Amino acid sequence: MTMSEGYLPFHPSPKKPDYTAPDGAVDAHCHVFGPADQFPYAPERKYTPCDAGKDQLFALRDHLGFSRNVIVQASCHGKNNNALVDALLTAGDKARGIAFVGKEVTQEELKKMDDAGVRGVRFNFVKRLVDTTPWEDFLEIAEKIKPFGWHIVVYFEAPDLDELKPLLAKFDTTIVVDHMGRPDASKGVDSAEFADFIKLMADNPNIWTKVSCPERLTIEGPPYADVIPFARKLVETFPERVLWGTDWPHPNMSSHVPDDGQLVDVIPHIAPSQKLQQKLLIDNPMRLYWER
Ligand code: 0GY
Repeated sequence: MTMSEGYLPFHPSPKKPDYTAPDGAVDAHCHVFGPADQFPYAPERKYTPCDAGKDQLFALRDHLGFSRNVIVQASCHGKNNNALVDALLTAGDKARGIAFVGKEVTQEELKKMDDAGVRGVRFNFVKRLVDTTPWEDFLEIAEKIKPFGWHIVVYFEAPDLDELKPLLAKFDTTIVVDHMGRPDASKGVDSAEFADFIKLMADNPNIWTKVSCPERLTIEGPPYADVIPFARKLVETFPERVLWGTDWPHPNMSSHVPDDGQLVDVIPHIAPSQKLQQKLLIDNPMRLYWER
């Protein structure tokens, strides 16, 4: 399968981070792609990535000084979660997963994924990545996952939040918002748009967020100083409800290829104390993904 035109493969040799993550740190947002000859990409996909399999992911985890991964099913694999499940079975206790399913999913299929380490589903609202799904379908899926105690990960862009609020209000489980709800970094951390996101989290104790993806949100580029205030604000305001992830292998980047070591070096700037780092990298992800 040929990569999409202009697709930038992940960094071939990321630096060793200057920041040392605490023992047991979790990269709570990353993906596995293919390899396509074993796990073909979905026919309905909007992009074809560079293969980025489990062995490469686990080597990166070790290189960065992390202990665990939460692997998130990406849109290019559609509803076929085989690559994800295969990676989870290989990793054993060192990984957990977030699947992408349709309303037709059966309890048997969910059980099999649960046994492999899946702990939630992702609802993707980013229009360039997926076709629209009726809200009724999301509600049906939310009912189906209840017996497993799974949570819901949502991916949307800041301008779409208002429209989605009534749907989010219907999910009576933990909701994790990817990449801080994708704020517009040019508007600044004090913008009305970001204040709205903070209010959403303040009003809804079941909503968590990943303080990830400075590489996608930045206007300035590395070392991502323009995005740090957003993440830091969330970490300091909601220390018990934040997660961090690399987003390796960084699908659909066009501005630059992020160096994962440099992304790890952002952590002490967004979580300036050891206590906050412990919550962000260990306590919060362990509570949400490993304890049940
Ligand atoms: C991310 C971000 C992106 C892609 C996907 O499912 C996906 O394909 O999430 C993106 O293009 O912004 O979290 O991987």
